[in-house]
Amino acid sequence: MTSPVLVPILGDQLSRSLSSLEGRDPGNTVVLMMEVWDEATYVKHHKQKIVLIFSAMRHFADELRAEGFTVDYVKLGDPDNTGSFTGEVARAAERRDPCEIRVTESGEWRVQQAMEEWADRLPCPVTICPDTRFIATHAEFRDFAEGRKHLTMEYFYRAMRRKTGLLMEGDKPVGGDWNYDAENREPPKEGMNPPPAPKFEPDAITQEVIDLVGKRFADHFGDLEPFGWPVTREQALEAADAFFAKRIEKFGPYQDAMVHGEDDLYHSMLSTSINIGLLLPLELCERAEAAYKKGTAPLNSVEGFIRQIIGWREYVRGFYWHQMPGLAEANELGATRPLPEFFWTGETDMRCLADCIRTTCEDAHAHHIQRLMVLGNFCLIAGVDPKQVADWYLAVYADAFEWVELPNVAGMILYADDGRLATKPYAASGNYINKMSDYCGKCRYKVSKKTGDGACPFNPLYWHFMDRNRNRLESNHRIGRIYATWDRMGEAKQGEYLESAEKFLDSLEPAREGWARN
Ligand code: FAD
Ligand code: DLZ
Ligand code: SF4
Repeated sequence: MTSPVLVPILGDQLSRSLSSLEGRDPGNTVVLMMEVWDEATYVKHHKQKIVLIFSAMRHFADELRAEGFTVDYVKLGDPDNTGSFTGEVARAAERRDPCEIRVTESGEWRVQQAMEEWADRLPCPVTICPDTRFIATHAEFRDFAEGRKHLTMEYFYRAMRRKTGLLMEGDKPVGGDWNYDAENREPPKEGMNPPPAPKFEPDAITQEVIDLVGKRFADHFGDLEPFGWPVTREQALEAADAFFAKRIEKFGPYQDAMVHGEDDLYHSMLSTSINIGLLLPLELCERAEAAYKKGTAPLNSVEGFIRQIIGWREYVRGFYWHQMPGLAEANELGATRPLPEFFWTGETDMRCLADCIRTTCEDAHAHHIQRLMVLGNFCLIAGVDPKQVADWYLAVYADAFEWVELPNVAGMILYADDGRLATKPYAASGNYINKMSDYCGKCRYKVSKKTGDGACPFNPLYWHFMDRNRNRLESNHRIGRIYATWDRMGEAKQGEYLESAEKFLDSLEPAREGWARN
């Protein structure tokens, strides 16, 4: 092969339709895939996340080879591995003497900065292609954001519905409404029996990676086994089939429900496959729409699922690129408390938090409302430092990449971005968790007790949060009215809340160094 085109493919770019591969002739293309130390440790990812990415990369490399591509695959243990994308692309450029390097833009700011320097460092032209797996372009998001202080997701979502034609009748939304969220807030029902998402038995490739991760990343958070995430497109399609056959019908109504020990409920469990490229967001939305048209899933479930993907997922990606690099530093509420140690050990008597951390540790996954209203709500009302919270979320979830994790953490849960993403902080007392879950009944704390020994800590923390952020939040039309309730309580009652909260906060043990970063 004379002077081929070199196509580096990153661990979250495992799609055959990737823009850098589009139309490439296997005969004059060398694909480069790199397992590198920097990526595996820039935060100390959950062990299963590393297994997922390395195993999926190795399987994808084999699929490309079967198509006739030459694949340069650098394994983590290769003796000359430099440990970085830039180092490995430079080495490959020396080996292969390419006429061009063609790469798809990175999902993360950090990597994109490095990529943009390749052209100056490498001996051939570098083309960075847009990531066409996303539905909205960066320019479309910029146009949407221009001149708005609050970047309300709903308006962006409607533009995406119009762009894709999903659930549209001409220019009107199917059913007459754009959003059926009001029908999607059912608490869990006694005897609910959701069929679990399929788990996939590790094959020889995955087992080899499991052994590698067990040896090289033993001090990273999380259980290594059992490992059951889809690592090929074929497996991911099987997981999608199971969702569309058995769970989408009730996805909508029970989207916000939480049940102790039930990790999947009616959620799709497809985020890892979408984020690393095994499934495409649009193909899943089209399948959801088809289920509605066939009558196998109701509109509220289908619209809810499509909104999560072409609404929230696309929106947070646009928001990330629009707000970076400042978003990583944002801390509008001035929160400085260290993340508690129990986020890493799960050792807390708060039953809701303990269960969400358990599933995080066992599966590298927790569903949305656990991430938002239990873990996130706690970090918000306890005033935990946004950087420590972001490191935790980025490290512990198998689907976590900064472009999707950071807007959810800084914007959605912590209000650290001054309300650009969320119109109000999602702060809640124990009452909300009790309504939407079965956690409280067997908890050591009493959810109905507001202050003092044995009171649910979410109750005083909620008022402590509201009180200490009064200057910022009182003028917010969605939350400001709550201060009338606070004022009516009178000083003695307020004092009890504040004292209980402070006593609890003082009892929190800060996380030891070394959990999230080396
Ligand atoms: P489902 O409930 O079945 O939803 C379907 C799909 O919609 C998901 O697979 C996902 O692709 C998309 N989606 C839903 N909500 C969101 C959202 N808020 N932002 C972006 N996409 C969304 N999702 C990630 O993919 N990676 C993350 O790192 C991540 N971090 C999060 C951090 C916090 C603090 C919060 C509140 C949410 C975060 N989410 C993240 C969003 C959401 O929790 C997960 O996408 C979801 O739990 C994945 O499980 P699922 O595939 O079963 O999702
Ligand atoms: C998350 C991750 C990990 C753990 N390891 C690798 C790796 O060794 N090689 C690779 O190509 N990608 C890895 N990834 C995913 C990258 O971090 C991700 O592709 C970039 O951050 C861009 O989003
Ligand atoms: Fe969580 Fe409070 Fe309920 Fe316990 S009582 S499970 S701490 S909300």
